[in-house]
Amino acid sequence: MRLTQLTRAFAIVICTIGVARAQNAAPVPAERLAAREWFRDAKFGMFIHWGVYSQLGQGEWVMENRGIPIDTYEWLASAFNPIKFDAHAWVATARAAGVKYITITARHHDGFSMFATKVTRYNIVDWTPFARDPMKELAAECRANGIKLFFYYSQLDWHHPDYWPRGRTGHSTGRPESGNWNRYLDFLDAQLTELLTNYGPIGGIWFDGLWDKPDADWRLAKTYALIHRLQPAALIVPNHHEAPKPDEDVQTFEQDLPGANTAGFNTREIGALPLETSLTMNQSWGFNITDKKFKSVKELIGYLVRAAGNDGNLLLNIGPRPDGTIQPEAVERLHAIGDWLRTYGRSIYGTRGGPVSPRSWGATTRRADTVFVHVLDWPDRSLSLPPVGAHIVRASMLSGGQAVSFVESRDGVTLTLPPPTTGEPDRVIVLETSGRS
Ligand code: JFZ
Repeated sequence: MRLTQLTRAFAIVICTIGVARAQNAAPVPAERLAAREWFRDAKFGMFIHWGVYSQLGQGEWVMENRGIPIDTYEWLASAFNPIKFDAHAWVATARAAGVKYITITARHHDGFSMFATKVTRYNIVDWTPFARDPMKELAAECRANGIKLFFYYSQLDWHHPDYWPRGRTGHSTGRPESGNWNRYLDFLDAQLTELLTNYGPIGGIWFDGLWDKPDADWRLAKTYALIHRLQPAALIVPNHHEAPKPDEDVQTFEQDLPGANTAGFNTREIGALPLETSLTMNQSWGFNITDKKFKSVKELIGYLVRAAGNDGNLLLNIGPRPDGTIQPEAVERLHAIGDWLRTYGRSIYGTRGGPVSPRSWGATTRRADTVFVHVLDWPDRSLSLPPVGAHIVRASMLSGGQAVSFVESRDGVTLTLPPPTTGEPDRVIVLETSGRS
């Protein structure tokens, strides 16, 4: 008896400490909460991997994969001259695709800054004949078109001498075997300050590369506080493949739907933050001149739908060419997705994951009392779902509006679908329900 009471008292003390801890975490201010909701509603973004590496047409890891030493890569950087770069054309393509945000590599692992920076000469304005700041031009175009801009920023650096001690990568670039880690982190903070002050309000920072040195002290709390102080509504999207850490705003999954781990490096743990899936359109992030393994429009729409059904966004990548143009294969697919969204967008934008979790045949999304059933891959006329949590008042095809007959039972609902048309990516059935039962 005494022992039980003691155990109970002990448990209460532990719980109280836990609650106190949780309360001690800085509350998330209203503008950032609103930005997170905006992000959840956005559902579709365009990822852009573009830099000095694009010139070699072998992806953004070419410096590491080919063991290119720093002086040789610096020469490559000095030749970068994307004369056909046109921010207006890029954003027009993004608009045609129906994306709500763009996430672009402001700096990748090669350490080359694709923006004007005062803290290193190794940047596109000071190092190349191009001498323009493409981030500035994009920021202006995005603002004019109501698209939010996020900056991808690599914490890993294969060029900076102070990236020391080295992590898993960047060992063959010929840097001195010494360096000052804290000075490197000061450099990161200085660049982030520039990105958060010189480009107007931005969507946030998409961090990558921490996985190169998972056990190092990255001073994350300080860097995150700096970002949120400079722009209280900017979101922090970390691609560290771990469970979310304090002050992060989005949980992102690389090449995988939320919670899946086919890529082998994502965590399966899903937290309460908004979710995002990043995906290559072919098999490369940065421009790869021989990679023609582009996913079909049907597959890409399938990813968008399944991401939404998993309550997440799709961040779909393109790797523009070194002259600044986007490959026709990518432009064509982006337009096709945009065309589809013009009809079906209301079953995607502003929705949340639906009452039936994703299935092999498709997914469900919902907005208020409306449930959208997305049938991606199902050959039969009749499709049975488990209960959708409310009575169905009416079922109809989103496109065309014809009624769909249905039979409700204790076990769920059986829909009789119109026959699939060849090549149709998704049959969307709108279920109007009487609210949650
Ligand atoms: C990272 C980058 O390395 C890559 O270049 C691209 O930008 C992508 C979006 O993000 O991809 C990774 C990161 C870590 C591993 C693999 C791919 N990893 O730890 O195996």
